Amino acid sequence: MTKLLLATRNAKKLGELRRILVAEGIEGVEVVGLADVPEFPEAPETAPDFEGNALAKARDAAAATGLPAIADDSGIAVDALNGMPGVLSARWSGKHGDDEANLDLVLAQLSDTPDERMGAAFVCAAALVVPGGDETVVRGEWRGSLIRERRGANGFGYDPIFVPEGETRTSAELAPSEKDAASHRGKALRALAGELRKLAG
Ligand code: ITT
Repeated sequence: MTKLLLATRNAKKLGELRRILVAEGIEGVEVVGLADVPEFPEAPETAPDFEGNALAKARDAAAATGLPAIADDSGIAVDALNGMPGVLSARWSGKHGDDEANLDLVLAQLSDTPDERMGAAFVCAAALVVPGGDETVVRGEWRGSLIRERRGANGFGYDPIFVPEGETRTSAELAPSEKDAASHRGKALRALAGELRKLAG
């Protein structure tokens, strides 16, 4: 069976990527994570856009392992902050992956922004790199607005303060399947489904 590597160090992201692939019914592919392959050096994420970082992560992973690899670069773009934190979402407060500190900082920066200007979008670029073969990069977006208090225990990152368009609940209050059906990551991965089915043969 063809192996497919999901190249992420973020366990919550990995869980969502696996879940979405299962829901898409991608069969004939064995999905493995970074814990299942020998460790390899990864270049720092320095691209100015999500697509560039996702492609760099997938290329590193495919070159190091010889496996087809999917990488996701994602974040939240806040209108009132001119699209920031954007590609810096994971390390906005200065410490990579400190979700609590990142939320606190964004909310402090928005303290004088009126409620009607709290629009934001989650963005996900997903790259699929097949060693010696094709490179595909796709993008999914999920619009909504931010609230000032945290609600919900599902998801990760900025989910507790993000209310998707057409919802009253935050994305941390949605059931996992509801989040996947609407999310930036769900949209991006579903856009790769055709390529993945080709890979499965
Ligand atoms: P990898 O690079 O190893 O995949 P990472 O967590 O460093 O893991 P990113 O650089 O792509 O990944 O940063 C993504 C950040 O954006 C993540 O840490 C969250 O803060 C935020 N984010 C992305 N998708 C999200 C989602 O679905 N819900 C909440 N926050 C999200």
